[in-house]
Amino acid sequence: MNLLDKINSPKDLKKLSRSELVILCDEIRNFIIESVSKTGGHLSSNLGVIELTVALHYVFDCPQDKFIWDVGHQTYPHKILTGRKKKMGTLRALGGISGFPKILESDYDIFGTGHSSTSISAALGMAEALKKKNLEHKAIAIIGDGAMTAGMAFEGLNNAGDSSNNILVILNDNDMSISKNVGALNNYLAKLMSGNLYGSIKRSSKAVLSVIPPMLEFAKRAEEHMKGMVIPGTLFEEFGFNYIGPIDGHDLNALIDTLSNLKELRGPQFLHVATQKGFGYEPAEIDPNKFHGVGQFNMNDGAQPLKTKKATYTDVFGDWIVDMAGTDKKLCAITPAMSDGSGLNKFSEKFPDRFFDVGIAEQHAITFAAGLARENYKPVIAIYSTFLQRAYDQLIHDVALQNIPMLLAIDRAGIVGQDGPTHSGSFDLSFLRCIPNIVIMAPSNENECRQMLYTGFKFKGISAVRYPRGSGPGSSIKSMMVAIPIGKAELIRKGNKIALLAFGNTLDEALKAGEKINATVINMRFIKPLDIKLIRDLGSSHKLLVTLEENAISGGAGSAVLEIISEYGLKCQSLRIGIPDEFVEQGSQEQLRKKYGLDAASIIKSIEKKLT
Ligand SMILES: Cc1ncc(C[n+]2csc(CCOP(=O)(O)OP(=O)(O)O)c2C)c(N)n1
Repeated sequence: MNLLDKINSPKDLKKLSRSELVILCDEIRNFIIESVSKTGGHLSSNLGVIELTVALHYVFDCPQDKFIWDVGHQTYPHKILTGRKKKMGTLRALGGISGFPKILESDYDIFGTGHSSTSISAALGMAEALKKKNLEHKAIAIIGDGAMTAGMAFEGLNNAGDSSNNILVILNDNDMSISKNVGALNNYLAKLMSGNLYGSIKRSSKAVLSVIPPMLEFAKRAEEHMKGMVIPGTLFEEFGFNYIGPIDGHDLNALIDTLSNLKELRGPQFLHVATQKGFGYEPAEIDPNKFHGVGQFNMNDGAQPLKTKKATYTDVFGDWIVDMAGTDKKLCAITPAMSDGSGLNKFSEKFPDRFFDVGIAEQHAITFAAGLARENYKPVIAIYSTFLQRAYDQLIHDVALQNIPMLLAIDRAGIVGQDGPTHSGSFDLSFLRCIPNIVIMAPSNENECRQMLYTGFKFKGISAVRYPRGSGPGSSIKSMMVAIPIGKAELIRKGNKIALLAFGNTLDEALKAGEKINATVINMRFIKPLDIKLIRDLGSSHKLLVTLEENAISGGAGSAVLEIISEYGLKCQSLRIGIPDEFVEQGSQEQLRKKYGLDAASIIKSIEKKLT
């Protein structure tokens, strides 16, 4: 029996010797590589925090001490050590364990994450509460250098550093976001670790820590020792933290010693830990980006199955923006740290002067785009639906209110899959369509996506094209770009009694259903402005209008159609199919589409139910 098999909770971990802990780290590493090679998941980030996680659970007492994992994609070692090893085979699958911390999943998951840069704020709230309850436990935010680039992290630091709370912020610095990290803060962190500084600190920290007496009695003296090791006036010190580091995040002994010391110190503490993304697995060390989020792979050589030839919507966007930029020198592309996922890599290579990775900073991305547009540049913001949520006020206040033209290319809209509720693109139609001055489109196939992006780019105002994760029906893509008339839907099939109003990628299944029940099928194309004339015609010539969308039913495209039905007093019945009033759990897109009645068979069933 190996050591890992004996660990059912952090209590078991605490019984091991230091040398056994080192072996345990190796076992966890092998287990994660094997397990993720079968389930897929976030590999590189997890391999980078194994020693840190073991050290944290060894030194602190979770859940009394509050571990808040920023983004939370790096919690596989934490899950394994807190009784979920056997469930790792169900990671990210329907009904299985989540790829992120989830408070309903385990008492050890103190705070749910998924979107980045929330950990310091949540930890500070908990530290404040612990103080009020006279409890000595620590609230610990473990945050990556990528997540640290977001404004919210600084809001938390600003607040925490001016308090006397027992908060420990651990900066897990691997010099990577998903791609290479960017920005002035990243340059600063690189400086902190550059030259001989890091090496000498690493050596001296080992030496100093090995002679530090038990902390309880000598906390004060140790603090002086620790302080002696730091660079005076680091940014984090200026923010009011006691800054320690950088220390080697793969040196388990150094981690345990340093954390043990920090455990005894009061007030805001900041530990800078240097880790390597993908540590201990050569393919991931060589290409951490490729293994940031992976599907299944061959664990022996890291080979991933070749992608299907079918272009994804992301590919369609990536090709379109390169073509468009070739014809319009004013086009600028902006991504908040998602160049790869959004399909901007080709663009960034071809047009580096017009490519802006602004870091994990969605709010800034939108207002930065507004600034560019005010000076007559033409920004295209590539953003995932779920992350656009963060920039809502910027979109309303800085962009729409002033009607500043730009194109939002909204990827991962609708049902997203294994990443689960934190990443689901359920809400964009609802939260966008109530904002004045925005044209909103959803393509039903790949070619239409290209034409809509062109339409939006040429539109002299604000436009959004929202498209799903993955590929569509496989339509052939016409390189010629032709603008689609704004607000015009497309009749796909003429039937009677029932009209299926399909928004975006729901068209395919709507058509299958429509053929079976002889229904009229419409490709709605625009959520805003809606084709009111067509809806009025359909409402007076059909008994039932059925709307289909991959968005929350509440406030979504179907609701927009209902508003027209009500406003014009149309006599038809209506049925809205989409995401009900709940968060979309993890699972494959196919499973989830079925669950929410978006496949042809379910559409027919819902209609039959409605009409009986
Ligand atoms: C608000 C928000 N924007 C974008 C993302 C997508 N995302 C997930 S992980 C990640 C990189 C995080 O980098 P870092 O914090 O350094 O962690 P690492 O994976 O390098 O350990 C990004 C951009 C997100 N989760 N949340």
